[in-house]
Amino acid sequence: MERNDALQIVKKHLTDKRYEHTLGVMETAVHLAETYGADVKKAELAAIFHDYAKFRPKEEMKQLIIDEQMDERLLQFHHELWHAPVGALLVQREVGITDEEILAAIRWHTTGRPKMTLLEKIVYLADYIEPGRRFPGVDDVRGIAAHHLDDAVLTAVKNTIFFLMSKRQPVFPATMDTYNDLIQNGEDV
Ligand code: DGI
Ligand code: FE
Ligand code: FE
Repeated sequence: MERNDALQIVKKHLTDKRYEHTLGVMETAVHLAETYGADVKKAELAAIFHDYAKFRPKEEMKQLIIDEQMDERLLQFHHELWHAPVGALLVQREVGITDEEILAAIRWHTTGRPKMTLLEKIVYLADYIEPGRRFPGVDDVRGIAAHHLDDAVLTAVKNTIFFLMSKRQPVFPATMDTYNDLIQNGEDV
């Protein structure tokens, strides 16, 4: 699928602000894919569709999580987490993308997971550092991302966990698992 066709499809599902964010994630993901030798077209498509389900009604997402036997623990956590796995399903179903690498990058873009693929790391990180993002620590991660992909992902996950803890928010197991995996199996940071 060509970039412009994909953008035209996703635009209908997003607010203007979220569409701008998506363009930022797309550009950042393409750049990271070039830097780290990932498939640029796959990174581009995964980025374009990563927030496809962001504005689905909560009830619809909840039903899909149950019907499609996704991780039911999701329902005990913030609904912000649901659009990633639901998005992977709907992008396959409604847009017709079948590439499992692209779908996995969409599925894991919010929490990460242990043993992320290169493409998953790129989309996760691009979502965190795209030019429209402004939160404490993001510039550090941008700097690290230029040279050390795993370190950048680890720092982004760590910041996310700190952020959630500072707001007394629960941390989803996959987020902690991602942190542990990178700390235990990654290079020294
Ligand atoms: O969809 P975006 O806003 O572009 O970004 P995202 O898909 O990374 O979603 C970010 C939201 O998800 C943000 O409000 C923080 C939240 N989040 C990420 N990891 C966890 C989490 N929320 C909980 N409760 N637990 C997590 O582990
Ligand atoms: Fe998202
Ligand atoms: Fe996003």
